[in-house]
Amino acid sequence: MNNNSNLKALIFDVDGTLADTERDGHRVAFNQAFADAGLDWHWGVDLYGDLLRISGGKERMHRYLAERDHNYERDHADSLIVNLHGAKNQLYSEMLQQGMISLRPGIKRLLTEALDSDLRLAIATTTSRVNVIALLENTLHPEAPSWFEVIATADEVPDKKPSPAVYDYVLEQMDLEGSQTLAFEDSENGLSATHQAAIPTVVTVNDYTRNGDYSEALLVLSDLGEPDCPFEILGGRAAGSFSVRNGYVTVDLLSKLHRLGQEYEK
Ligand code: XBP
Ligand code: MG
Repeated sequence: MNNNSNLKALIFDVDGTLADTERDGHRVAFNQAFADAGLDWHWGVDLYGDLLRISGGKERMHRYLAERDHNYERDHADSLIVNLHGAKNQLYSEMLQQGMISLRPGIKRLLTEALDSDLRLAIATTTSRVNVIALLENTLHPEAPSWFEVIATADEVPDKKPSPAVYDYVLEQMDLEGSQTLAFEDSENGLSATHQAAIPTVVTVNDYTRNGDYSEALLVLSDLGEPDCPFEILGGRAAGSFSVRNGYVTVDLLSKLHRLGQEYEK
């Protein structure tokens, strides 16, 4: 299925890419954790969109507190923020167990097809490991974490996107070059990370990220699409020469896209 292409692996971002976890997931859990701790902090939908420029939930809280409290001192705030973050992640896991968050279109179909082909799978995210495992187990399959050869999170790689560190780590673990893989991202921070790691990238946008600059992406899509609900092509370097105008992302389509990307590098 993957003949004539040196595409060896697919590497997935998590939040915003596998599932729309932010507005109705992490944000809601953060607010519940704040309320449970007796704090009057509240992150509305728009404010959270601004805060998402900061990768990492703990870093996001530090930034919020620094802007709100003139007496803020990082070291003093640290233990409060670590506790809030733990409580938020627990609440987020409970939301996943209750089935409140589902996968984006095409994700389950593509992962299943990739597993049946000779493609290797990995995850590269700035979120915490516990959140990734809870998402995979509750939305895909109890055994789904084992589908991924590498699951690289903030626990293994604390240097967060837009740093390429988490992607460099995945490539090193898999003994692959960036050019042998394709990444899936949803944000400018994510694309900046893959670009620095020299990994050709498909961006699938969501409501928080749709207005970003994705000119370095190979392809920018509304989502991965399903047979009865095709994707929309929004941009990317391959958009003009890509013959499928609307459809759904398959391993075959990715192999063709990957070959196109390699032509650009010649
Ligand atoms: C998204 C993030 C994370 C999540 C919350 O990561 O920046 O901070 O918003 O998770 P990605 P934590 O898109 O790379 O998956 O609270 O665990 O940081
Ligand atoms: Mg993301």
